[in-house]
Amino acid sequence: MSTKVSDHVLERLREWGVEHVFGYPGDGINGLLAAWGRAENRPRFVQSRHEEMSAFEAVGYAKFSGRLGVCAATSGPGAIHLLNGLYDAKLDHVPVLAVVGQTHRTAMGGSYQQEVDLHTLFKDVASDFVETVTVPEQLPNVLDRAIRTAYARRCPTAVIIPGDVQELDYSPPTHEFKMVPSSLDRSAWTAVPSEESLRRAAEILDSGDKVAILVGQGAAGARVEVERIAELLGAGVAKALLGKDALSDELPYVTGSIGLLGTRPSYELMRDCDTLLTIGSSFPYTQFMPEFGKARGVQIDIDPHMVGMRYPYEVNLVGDAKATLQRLIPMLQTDRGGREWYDTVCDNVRRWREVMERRAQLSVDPINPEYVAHALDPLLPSDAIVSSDSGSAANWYARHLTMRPGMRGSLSGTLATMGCGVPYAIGAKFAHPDRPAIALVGDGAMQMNGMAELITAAKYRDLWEDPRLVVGVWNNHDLNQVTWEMRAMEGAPSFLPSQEIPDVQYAAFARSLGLTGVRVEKPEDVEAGWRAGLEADGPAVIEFLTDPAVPPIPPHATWDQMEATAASILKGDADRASMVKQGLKAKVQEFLPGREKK
Ligand SMILES: Cc1ncc(C[n+]2csc(CCOP(=O)(O)OP(=O)(O)O)c2C)c(N)n1
Ligand SMILES: [Mg+2]
Repeated sequence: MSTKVSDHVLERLREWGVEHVFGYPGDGINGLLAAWGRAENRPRFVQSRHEEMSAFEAVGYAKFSGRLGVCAATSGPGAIHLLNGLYDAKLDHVPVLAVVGQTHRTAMGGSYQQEVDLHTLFKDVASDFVETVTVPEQLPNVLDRAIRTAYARRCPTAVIIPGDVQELDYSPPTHEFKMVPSSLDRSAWTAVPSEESLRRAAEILDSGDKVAILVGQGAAGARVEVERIAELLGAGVAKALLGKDALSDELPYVTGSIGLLGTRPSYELMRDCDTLLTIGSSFPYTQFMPEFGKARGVQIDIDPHMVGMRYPYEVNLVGDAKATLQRLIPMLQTDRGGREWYDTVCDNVRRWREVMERRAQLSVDPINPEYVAHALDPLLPSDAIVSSDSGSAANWYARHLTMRPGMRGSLSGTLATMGCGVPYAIGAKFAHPDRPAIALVGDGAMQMNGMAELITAAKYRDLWEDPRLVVGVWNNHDLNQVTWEMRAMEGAPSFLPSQEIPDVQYAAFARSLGLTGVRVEKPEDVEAGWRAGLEADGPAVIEFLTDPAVPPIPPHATWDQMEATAASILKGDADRASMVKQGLKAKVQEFLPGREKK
């Protein structure tokens, strides 16, 4: 039997070690689907409900496995549906390959059925590499380059294969003019900064009395070194959201998340430091960084295109975080004096934890959304993989969950798209079938696509050794994060026609799919609800009826800002006046005296 182009594509993916392709069928990839049949479904075709979910699943898989995520879709509508997931990969710097179909070459340019200009469509999202295969001899190079580029630049890439090309007999490139051969080897390499730049960085760090470290996802492989340099410098460490699992929250000097969704000690760390060391983060919110001119800055980043912005750093070290820190640490003085700064940071962290405890315990009607996350925290298994959707749950993920060594967590950090929570968790289950996955999702995101994707979880549940995939739903009948943003930033009252959403029975829907489903209506049942999910023998949906009146207050909100927000609510939110009360109640917790202050 001859090898067709489509057979060759799957064979090459296998040679690259690809084990899963997250996809959705259509006649633009019929040739590939037939090849999948001939190849006995290797790599495994994982069928979603929507191509955007396939792309999110590929992103989740890549984030949690450290390997390439691959998604596949048909021409036209299928390719268009992939876009948002591919943008999520682009903005969070994740290697993802999209393989898509196109109409037959004979129809191209003929305004044919489902013919979309895919190069233009993918021009921005896959700007690092997008190519159409028009003759077999372009392979394997086009596929190899797409994969190599995705890995090297940590980005999405796209390979377009017209339907008729998929059916051609495969013939490899020959030893001739205008042929491009290709090889598979991907040897490891490490980027390190120059000795001279390391010395300049060491001088700055040594001269600082109050050092703040900001870590992002780029620091994930350098846990030991980050701890070492933080201890050496007596520094506090704040984490960008994508770096939440880069360092344990149990360390006394880790101030937790930074930014609007972050913590007060992170805000204070940046406000009061005199030196900033950023490792593997492109955190964009300048107002949460030290004031310009107030702190001297050093940055470490693997990508030379991404350094030097976000803060006027004096030294931009380009290199792998681990290898760079391994070279930098021996250059630092070891006999630093006073620990005052370190003690202040640790005190702030301790005080914040008490605040969070008190905020979680505030009684509201019916359930406090902060408490839902707070109650999950101690129950999380040590090998848990947590995904959060975009919405108010991301605040509670950022502030209430204690990342412990070995745990993983992620969200759509930069695109901040709704709808990634459930598919990320599914991607995680394929990356690590032996680990439990937990998705934190709002009711809006469930209605947008999370519910449909539960069908995918139900379909594949038997493949996972550890059966647990727990979807926690914050059912507040509201698109709450935006409702609060309108209040806080626009001073506008909630516009109910856009913000209020219908009540839906998420747990009952899960049960209709044969999954575990629990609806929690009272605070005293929250813990038991989570336990039911974590003890279930398959995917579970635990739905909590939460109060939309509890505000995801930014950590640095002052009393003045709180008053402005309260005034906006009183202007037009008369039917929800309890929000003022809850907002002030939550805020006041920060100003209560700590139980014990060192
Ligand atoms: C695709 C997409 N559409 C819209 C938004 C804007 N947005 C951000 S959070 C949010 C509300 C989410 O509501 P829900 O999922 O119910 O969570 P809640 O904030 O209510 O807890 C919206 C509309 C977005 N980030 N992504
Ligand atoms: Mg909601």
